Amino acid sequence: MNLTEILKTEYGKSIPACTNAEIYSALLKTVNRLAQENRKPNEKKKLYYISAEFLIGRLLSNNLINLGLYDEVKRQLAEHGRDIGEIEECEPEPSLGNGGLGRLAACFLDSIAALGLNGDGVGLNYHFGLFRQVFENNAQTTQPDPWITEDSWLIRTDVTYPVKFGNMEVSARMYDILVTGCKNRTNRLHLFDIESVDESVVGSGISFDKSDIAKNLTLFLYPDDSDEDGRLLRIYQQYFMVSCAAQLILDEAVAKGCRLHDLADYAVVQINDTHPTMVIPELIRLLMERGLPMDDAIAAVQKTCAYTNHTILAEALEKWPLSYLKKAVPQLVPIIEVLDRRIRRKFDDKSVYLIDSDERVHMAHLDIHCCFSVNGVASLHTQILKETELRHFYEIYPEKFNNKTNGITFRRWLLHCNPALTSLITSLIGKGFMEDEAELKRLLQYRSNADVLQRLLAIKAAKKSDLKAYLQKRQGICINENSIFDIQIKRLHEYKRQQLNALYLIHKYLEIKSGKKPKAPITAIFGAKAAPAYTIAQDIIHLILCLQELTANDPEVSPHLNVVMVENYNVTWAEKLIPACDISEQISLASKEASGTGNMKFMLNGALTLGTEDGANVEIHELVGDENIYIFGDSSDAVVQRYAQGSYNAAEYYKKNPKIRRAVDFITSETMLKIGDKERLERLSRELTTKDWFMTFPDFEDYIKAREQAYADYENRMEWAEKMLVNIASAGYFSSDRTIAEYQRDIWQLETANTEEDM
Ligand code: 26V
Repeated sequence: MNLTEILKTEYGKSIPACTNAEIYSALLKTVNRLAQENRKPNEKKKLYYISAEFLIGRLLSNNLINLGLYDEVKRQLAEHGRDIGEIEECEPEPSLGNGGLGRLAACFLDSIAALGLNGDGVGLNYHFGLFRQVFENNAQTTQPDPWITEDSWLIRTDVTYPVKFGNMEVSARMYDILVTGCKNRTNRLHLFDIESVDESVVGSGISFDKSDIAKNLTLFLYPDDSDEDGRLLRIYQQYFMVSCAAQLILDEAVAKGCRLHDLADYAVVQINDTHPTMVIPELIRLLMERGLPMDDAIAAVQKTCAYTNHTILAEALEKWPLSYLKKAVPQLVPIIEVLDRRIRRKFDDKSVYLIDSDERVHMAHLDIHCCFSVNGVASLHTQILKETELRHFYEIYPEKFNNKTNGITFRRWLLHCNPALTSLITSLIGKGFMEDEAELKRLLQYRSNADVLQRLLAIKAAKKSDLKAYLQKRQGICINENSIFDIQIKRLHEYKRQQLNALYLIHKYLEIKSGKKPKAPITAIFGAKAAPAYTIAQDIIHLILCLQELTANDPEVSPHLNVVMVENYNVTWAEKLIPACDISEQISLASKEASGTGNMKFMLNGALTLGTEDGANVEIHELVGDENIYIFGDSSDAVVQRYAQGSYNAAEYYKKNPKIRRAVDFITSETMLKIGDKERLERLSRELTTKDWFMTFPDFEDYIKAREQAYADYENRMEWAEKMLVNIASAGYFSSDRTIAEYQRDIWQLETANTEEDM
């Protein structure tokens, strides 16, 4: 690719004469043109990965890497004194997801294309994404986060569908984002939009009239569902998404000669959590409309759909009131009722019915009965599904249940975000690990090689200093690059326990104030968005921002401890934070975090995990061994038991344990009330001392101990570097290429060049 030629044709200008935005725009067009050339003939069977979220991140560099053009473009730019990093900064990041679930979908699309599989994503074209987080007065405020500029990756298609709701009909249009597979085929992410969407209905912040569906349907992701209008809008969004998906699936199958009974030979649908569940009754409805008898339609759909469960948290499992469905999507209700009646006839167990005694439809139950596969996302999570949360379903359908431990694409989370580490690895073990990640294990032969360990430390130091510069530029915050970078970045939720981390920081602050200084200075970094209606989560953000102000302005403390919260944490931030991290905080209450995927990204970039035996931490622990991870806290069994017995009493811990009391009391101390908001701080303190539903107190002492141990070990730089190396070398298992190969083998069974050879 000759950038000079491209820019000359496009603008009649040389590289130095072009603005960053012009270069970005020309590269985007070129990438899309080249990617189109890698479109493959549509094989008979196709995967449709339906998801309400795709947290794709910026695409330019990733696409250049996948097309094998990145180094060349970087070199040509550098020859003319231009930095590819600055071109990247022109790209707005779409916030089309909340966190791990949406990012997983994006990693999966990358791996599906890289493995040459015929599979497209289907989702919604939210104009303003989730929201942009802005801090004001030590609190989160929310703004729309527009991303669809003239130079966006969206391609408008000619595909349109009508979608009928109870009281109206809208017209849908499909937009595509090309998904480049590394040295392989190009697939597509189909994002559906309504033609009548109206951005002008957004008022101040992210407020808008939630009832005007024809104008607002695709404005935001998961708008505030704390009221009835918000919940109804979510149903409208979900049905709109799956009705478009179902029409697309049937059209494409029929175009390839499918007889409707044989749908499963032409399509496999992966339902990403319960949000796309209505695709099941919608497909049944459309098949019946096209002439199949109901029994045949149900049988065809059952062979086509597979479901992934991403959480056991009761409040996150969707249950829609039948009355809402009657209003928004009355055409689905008779189908859901027939399915429910059949289940009641077959199984004498209320806990597996679709419709409960409060007339609510349990979406996960619909998935489990009507899909041929049900998978969890890490081995502990799948075990908990089988033994506890979905026990009754497992007894009925043991053959449906399977585990697919999550993964991450190394193209973005190593090659793109950490080129220096990538070159070190390549110089030691060659490029083979890029095709077969298990080869990373070969790094272990260097675990006592002082030169390699020094180089590893130097790469980490350089990334820490890059992060320092970025933070200075974005937020005007100056951090000490010679401190320990201790990072917790993830959606804000009580079960993830950012509050436990904050309590530790208070404990540390108080120790420093009493003269006990840590050996190495500590920078504790947070990044997290909180749902606007989630009050306690907002209070926790407030606490962290107050601690940031407190530590920054206390000359006795700031040389030893600083708390920093990055604003509007997103994929781009993660790409800067993860390579710079020393200690990765994965401190959810055991049993609650289905998997986690940030934990895998940190490990791959040489951070050590400080975590509970939860989600994929369990598998990380098994892979690296006790010496190379810091595990603390109650086991998932103990937690499950404590909940079952209802025996946890936070007030007792608070009363008995002076360390807990000191830290919690500080939240509402004079010092804090001078900085923060009384109502917020008091509410949070009360929540902890009276409820502490996610059991921070029982784990507090053990957490302090483990964290201190990690800080002590950090002092021995060579031993620490060896631990880093073991983590990197053991991360191969967490490649999403491995995860997708397992989905393909056990669930999707799409034709590939190899399967044809086998036949
Ligand atoms: C959603 C909600 C929504 C309403 C109130 C509270 C709440 C709590 C949790 C959730 C999570 C929904 C599903 C989800 O995002 N699961 C995440 O999926 C990731 C990919 O599999 C996995 O790594 C994370 O552990 C899991 O939390």
